[in-house]
Amino acid sequence: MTTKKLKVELADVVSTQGYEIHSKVFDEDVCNKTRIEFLELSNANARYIFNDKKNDKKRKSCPPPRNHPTINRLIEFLKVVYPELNPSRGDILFSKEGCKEQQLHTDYEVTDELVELCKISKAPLSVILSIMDGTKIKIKPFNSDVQIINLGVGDVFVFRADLVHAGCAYDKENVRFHLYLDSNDVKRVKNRTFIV
Ligand SMILES: O=C(O)CCC(=O)C(=O)O
Ligand SMILES: [Fe+2]
Repeated sequence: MTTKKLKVELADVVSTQGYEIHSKVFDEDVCNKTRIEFLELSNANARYIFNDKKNDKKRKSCPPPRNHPTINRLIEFLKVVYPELNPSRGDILFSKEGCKEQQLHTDYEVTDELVELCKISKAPLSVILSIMDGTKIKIKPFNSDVQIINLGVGDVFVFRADLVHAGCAYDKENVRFHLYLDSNDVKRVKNRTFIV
């Protein structure tokens, strides 16, 4: 398995634009294998997560297997690029064909304290690893309208705790992986999102 050459210094786009994309961190072969392994888990272990106002039960999640090589490699990558933050175990996300869009939300409570930390680039972050083409996420950047970020196979999307976003609608099945990069300075409320 190969990862892209690691960029040690953190380019501070996350603190200015609220997100950044690391392109093609993982090879397509690795992603395909990972996708198949993750899909096998979805039937047995996944639970429905919040989706549209009226949950269509087409978006599920489950924890990754312990010691999965792709997740281990992702965590290694993130620890180099964001050394001050602590990766959570994360969740595999599954959207079935026809899955509706989520409501716009943040993953962390946007308190005054969080806003202050964002100013000094010490904010916690959220991460989506795209393991197939067609992965996307809706975001509402700080100074512009909502937009869709399209991710290719192997891309890693990193966004700030206060960035408003929503999982997209999917007309084809999609599997992806989500984790948090927590900060020692901010408590994350587990299993909660904050609808805006
Ligand atoms: O489904 C996705 O791609 C994003 C999910 C998400 O943002 C969440 O559940 O907090
Ligand atoms: Fe979210």
